[in-house]
Amino acid sequence: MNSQNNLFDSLLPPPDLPDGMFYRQKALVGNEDALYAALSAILAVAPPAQARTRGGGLTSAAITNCGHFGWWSDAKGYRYQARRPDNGKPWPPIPNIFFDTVERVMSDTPWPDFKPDSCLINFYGAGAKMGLHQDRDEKDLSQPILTICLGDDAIFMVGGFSRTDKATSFVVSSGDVLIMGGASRMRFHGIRKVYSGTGSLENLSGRYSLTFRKAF
Ligand SMILES: O=C(O)CCC(=O)C(=O)O
Repeated sequence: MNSQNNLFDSLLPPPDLPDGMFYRQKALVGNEDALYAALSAILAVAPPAQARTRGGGLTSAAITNCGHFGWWSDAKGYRYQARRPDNGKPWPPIPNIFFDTVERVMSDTPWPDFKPDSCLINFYGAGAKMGLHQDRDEKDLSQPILTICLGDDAIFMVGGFSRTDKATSFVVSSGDVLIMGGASRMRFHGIRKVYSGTGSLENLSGRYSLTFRKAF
């Protein structure tokens, strides 16, 4: 067994996730090629870019969006906006295969009618990560956030309601789905590390997370 397997063994999904958090391991295995084809069409129109943070740095992951609204960040702060920052055009629409997948995955959760108006797409190339943060720019925080993982394995962190609360870490892989809602909606979470080259989708190098939100 190599060291990566040892590490992954210690990062198995926790048997008991907190109330409001759902982890559907491999839920979309078999659908990943079709999801990635739809994603690629979005990326061709609206390529991901690193965004400027409030502090003047750059996001580690490169981001883009589809849907009526896209999350963006610059020196003015974090927000959802209907227009792309690069050319002022609307974001590409959320494709039907994304809506169908969201509906299917949410059907046995407390939010079967969840209808996102925004999908923030994060791309993690080599070395990219995302620090612990809360998603708090959405108007109605009773609406959940659903994440689909595509590509490389990564370590997902989920903590408490303060940045310094102890976080649990576990490996997420392509085809996995995470949902944070209800009592877990405001938990700090992030991506500690991405394992470059571990994904097996043809033509995908790196990791994408598709995070579906109801912005307004
Ligand atoms: O990449 C991920 O799985 C996490 C993404 C995330 O936390 C976010 O977009 O707010």
